[in-house]
Amino acid sequence: MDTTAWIVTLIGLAAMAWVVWYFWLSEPKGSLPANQPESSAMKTQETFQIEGMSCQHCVHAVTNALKKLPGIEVQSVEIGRATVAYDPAQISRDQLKAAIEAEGYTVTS
Ligand SMILES: [Cu+2]
Repeated sequence: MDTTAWIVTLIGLAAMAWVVWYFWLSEPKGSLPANQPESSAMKTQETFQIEGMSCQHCVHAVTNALKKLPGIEVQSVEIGRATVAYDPAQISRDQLKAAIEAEGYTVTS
C-alpha cells in the first residue's frame, strides 16, 4: 500500500515535470511562425473601391477617418482604394463605409 502510493506520487510528479518542461520547450517554437500575434482578432479583411480620391490629401483624409475607428487596422490606402483588417465584433463594414463617405468620397464596392 505504501509502495503503491509512492509509485503513484512519483509518476504524478514526473508527469507534472514533463508537462512543465514540454511547455517551456515548445513555447519558443510556437511563437516563431506567429508573425502578427496582435492582429489575430482582426479577422476580416476588406478592400473598399473608392470614387472621388485624386491626390495624397485624399489618401490622408481616408486614412485618418479609418484610423479613428475602433477595432480596425488600416493596411493600405491609395488613390481609389483602401484595404483594412477589422474585428467584426467591434465594427461593421457599413460603419467603415460610412466613415469614408463622411469624408466626401463614394464607396463603390
Ligand atoms: Cu485629394
